[in-house]
Amino acid sequence: MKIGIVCYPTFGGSGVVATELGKALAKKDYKVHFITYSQPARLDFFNENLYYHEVTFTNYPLFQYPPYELALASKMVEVAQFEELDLLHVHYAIPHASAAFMAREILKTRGIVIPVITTLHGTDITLVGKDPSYEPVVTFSINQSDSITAVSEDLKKDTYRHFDIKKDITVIPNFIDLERFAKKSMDHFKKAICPNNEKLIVHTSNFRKVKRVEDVLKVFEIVNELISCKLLLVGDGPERTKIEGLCRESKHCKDVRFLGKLEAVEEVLSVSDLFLMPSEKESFGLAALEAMACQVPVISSNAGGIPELNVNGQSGYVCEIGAVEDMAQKALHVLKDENLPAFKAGALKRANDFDVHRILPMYEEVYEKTLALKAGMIDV
Ligand code: GMT
Repeated sequence: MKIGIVCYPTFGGSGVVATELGKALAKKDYKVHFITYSQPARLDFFNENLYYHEVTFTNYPLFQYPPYELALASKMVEVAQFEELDLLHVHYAIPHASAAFMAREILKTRGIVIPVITTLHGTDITLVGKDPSYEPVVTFSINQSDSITAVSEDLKKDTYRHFDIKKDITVIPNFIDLERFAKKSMDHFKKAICPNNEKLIVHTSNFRKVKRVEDVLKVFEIVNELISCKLLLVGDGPERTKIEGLCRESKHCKDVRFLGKLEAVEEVLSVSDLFLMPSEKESFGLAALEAMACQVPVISSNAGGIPELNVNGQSGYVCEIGAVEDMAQKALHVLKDENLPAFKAGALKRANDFDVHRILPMYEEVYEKTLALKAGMIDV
């Protein structure tokens, strides 16, 4: 089967899921064609079944905003026709679902029938998509998709709550490659960061407001008063300067390090004892799953789909959004030497439920069902 995958090529969760999905499909002999504006971050090697098509566009002085969506739709048409794709799978509704609709309709006029699958990832629904400036197009293009998937039950519910969606949505959770995300022996690194055997707390995100990174600092300050620890902040984004400013006002800042964007995040996770995810919104929480796979328990908020991943008392704890004192008390409990091994084992056990080998067949089933719709699309 030949599949066109459209996604954001950045380190963000939707792009990572799309890229890892493509890589896993390629291993099973699917031909996967990525269509994006630059090489996806995790697609930096050669594989005979993987192809990359860059969306390029001509700017013109008249365009205050270059029409990316049109260039993307045109590229989808070109690739689908030339490569004889069987289906298009777009990740993140904006603007991928509407561009895919346009491409599908153009292809129809050329006698080519190609179904479109849209995977909803989170902020495309919970934040940006429901904004009145996008809502009519998002509603229309989701309804026009031949199949729709969402990464959690909570996101599915939110989609029906915020948009007038007439179709079924299949829930397919995020997944993890347990070969890559496994605890590695990095003792030298742990010694360098925690020379006095301090506990290591970590947070990774894109430093957007919804991640509530200031809560990470607050929780850390409370915990560090009682147990010596260090905090690693991985990632970068719009809130980072503010967070660095807040950190510098605190006496605990000497124990905090900002690492910026890291490709091999599993190396940091391998030496970490606790992961903090206090998000305001989180449709699934891929970063927490990556931590769990490396045997790192998670203290999280109860936002969105996180409770579908983080099992209270097993892989960590789930607290109310903004309840930093509660998060800190739970963190202190988990970090106790007598408790930590069980939580580490619990985190890994939970991560196993999302092994790519378990989740990939769910996407394959959607592909098969969607292809079966193709016959019915011919006369439309
Ligand atoms: O976390 C982000 O803000 C990035 C965002 C994205 O779409 O790139 O991630 C979303 O998709 C991930 C993969 O499905 C989910 O694991 C994240 O929970 C989700 N983020 C939010 O809902 C805020």
